[in-house]
Amino acid sequence: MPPATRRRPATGWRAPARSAWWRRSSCTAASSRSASQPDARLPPRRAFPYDADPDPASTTYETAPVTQPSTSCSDPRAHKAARVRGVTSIAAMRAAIRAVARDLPPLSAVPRTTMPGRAAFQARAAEGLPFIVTGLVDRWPLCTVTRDMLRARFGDVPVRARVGDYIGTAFAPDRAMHDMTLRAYLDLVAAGTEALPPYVGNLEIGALNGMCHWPGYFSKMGPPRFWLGPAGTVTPLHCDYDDNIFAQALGTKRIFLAPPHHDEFLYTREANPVLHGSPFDPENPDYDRYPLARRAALVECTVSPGEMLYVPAGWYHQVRALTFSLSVNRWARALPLALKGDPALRRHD
Ligand SMILES: O=C(O)CCC(=O)C(=O)O
Repeated sequence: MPPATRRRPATGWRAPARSAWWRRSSCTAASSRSASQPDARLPPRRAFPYDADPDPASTTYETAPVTQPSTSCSDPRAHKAARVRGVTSIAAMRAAIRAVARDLPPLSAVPRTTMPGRAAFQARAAEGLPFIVTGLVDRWPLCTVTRDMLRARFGDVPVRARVGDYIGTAFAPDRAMHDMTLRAYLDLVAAGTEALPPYVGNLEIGALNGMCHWPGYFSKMGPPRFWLGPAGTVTPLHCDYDDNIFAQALGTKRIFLAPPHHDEFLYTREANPVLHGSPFDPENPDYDRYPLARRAALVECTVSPGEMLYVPAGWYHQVRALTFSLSVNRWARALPLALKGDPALRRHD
């Protein structure tokens, strides 16, 4: 079945909430190559500001609420984001995250810990470093899902896939998306015709929610967001200013992480108040173009099926699927745990 298509209206269009992944994270691309090597077939990642892609008739463009930095408290997006999280301001929260990160010890590898309870998780998370939780997600029914099962049981579920150069346009004001059924998406990526495989990223898929048993690590969380695609999908380097638990259900992903204050080496730009992106590619570093990036402390880890990665708010991350992969994450909607309940950041209204 061909993808459902729409053209981007001239102004004012917003993607439906179900798939508005641009509210949060960034996104992706890859290839059939060996995962650790740059792929000459892919275009180089573009510097900011990005140019708009051509507008093929079969493409939906998802408009990102991104254009102006929101350092001002009067920015309605930042104001709303602050209210939702119960913090005085997003700018103050970001500054605090960067400030506490300066005291973090260097991280040479991402450690693993076995199924902490809520109190143990929160105590560990308050240290401000990423870690991997084992022994929890592997009990979820979602971990028993296979590609064939997705097709047979959920094939009619509508999905929205990032298409085209979704790495190069990850932080652009709009990017190309195709609507289709999950079955059509699986067929599309099985054909393997694209150097950068289309990616169902950051999508709410209600039909799969019942197969996840989320721990109560955060007092308030956003909805589960699913990430489905073949080997080679990539989410380029970015940070979300919310604590994140990222569960790997099927397949394996490689993730590069860098601490929040190393944004000063990563040529970052604000995409929206709680999402900053970087054009630097840790997998294919261009130090001529981004010389400061040599100083960024990037650590690499691999997340396997049944594992959950905790990504503290403000940590930069780039994600590549090394195999066919299904992941799901949730962002906290609260003061990040590394800020230890800082009363100066707590909102009182
Ligand atoms: O899995 C991915 O491709 C990206 C996930 C991500 O960026 C996130 O959970 O914040």
